[in-house]
Amino acid sequence: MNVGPVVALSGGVGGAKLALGLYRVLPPDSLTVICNPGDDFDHLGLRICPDADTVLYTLAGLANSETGWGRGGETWTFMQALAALGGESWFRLGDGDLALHVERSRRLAAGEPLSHVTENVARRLGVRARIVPACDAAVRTTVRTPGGRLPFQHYFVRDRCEPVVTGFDFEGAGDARPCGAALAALADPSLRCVVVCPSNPFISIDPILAVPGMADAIRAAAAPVIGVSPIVGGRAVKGPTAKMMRELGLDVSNRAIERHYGDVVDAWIIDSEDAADAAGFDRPVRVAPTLMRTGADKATLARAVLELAAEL
Ligand code: FO1
Repeated sequence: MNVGPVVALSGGVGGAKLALGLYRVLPPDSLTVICNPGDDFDHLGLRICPDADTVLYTLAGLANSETGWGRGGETWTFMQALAALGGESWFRLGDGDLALHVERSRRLAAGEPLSHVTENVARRLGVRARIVPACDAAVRTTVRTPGGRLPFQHYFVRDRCEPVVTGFDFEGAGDARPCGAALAALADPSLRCVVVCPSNPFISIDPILAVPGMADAIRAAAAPVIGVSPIVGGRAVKGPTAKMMRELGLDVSNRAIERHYGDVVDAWIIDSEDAADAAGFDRPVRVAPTLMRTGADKATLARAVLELAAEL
């Protein structure tokens, strides 16, 4: 089916790049991005939603392309003043970014569901895609290490992903339910495809799949589920994916990624550098450039995903 809406599951930087590629090649209003809730945390009395915000800023053209998080062209007066007061400054909040956290926290405190706030912010930023968290309830990724369990942002930012990882917990997932907009998008009979973006499987996509009902809704979707591997040439494009795979005793390979997702994903796209891996896959595989350096790269990969879905 070469028309119809698309749903993408995304974490942070890598996922947001492919989400942008899909956003560029699809008609307006035909993309729903289901975002990882697991990085969210309460900090300085504010609700911070990093992966949803990375997608928001990326599709709005406001993202900081150097860091991959927060806004471009930021000023840091708030952070400097906070540090001077002895406040926590390890997690850097730019002045423009701060406005989003303050406004979102105000609306959550007024009782508005997180998905409504996120969708409304996307529209205010001029984004013609639906951006929703996997669920309205709080899901918090904690990282198991030999030294005990770490809240995600302590592991990722404060400790710079250095602790050895032995496992993950997604606290609150058991009580969560997929938000209505996510279920509606997945249940659309005219759905063209579901895309598992090249994000970290453990800390970006698994928290989405851990929300009861989400994986079943994806399997039941009326369209193929296409995964794009985050591994290229035995290493992760960005972030701690490869380090985590090694620490978990997994091969740092595309095949290990396929095994990790099992029957949630129907077919895969792996990078041209790893074409030889295709023979070892259980599911259909398309080889294509998956490194996204430019806008054109993102659009080209998005088209490869849509073409593979149309072939299944
Ligand atoms: N990541 C960092 O490594 N250092 C930071 O100071 C930092 C601040 C920050 C502020 C807002 C936001 O939305 C994301 C931020 N991130 C920062 C990224 C954050 O840790 C995300 O969870 C990662 O991008 C993983 O997806």
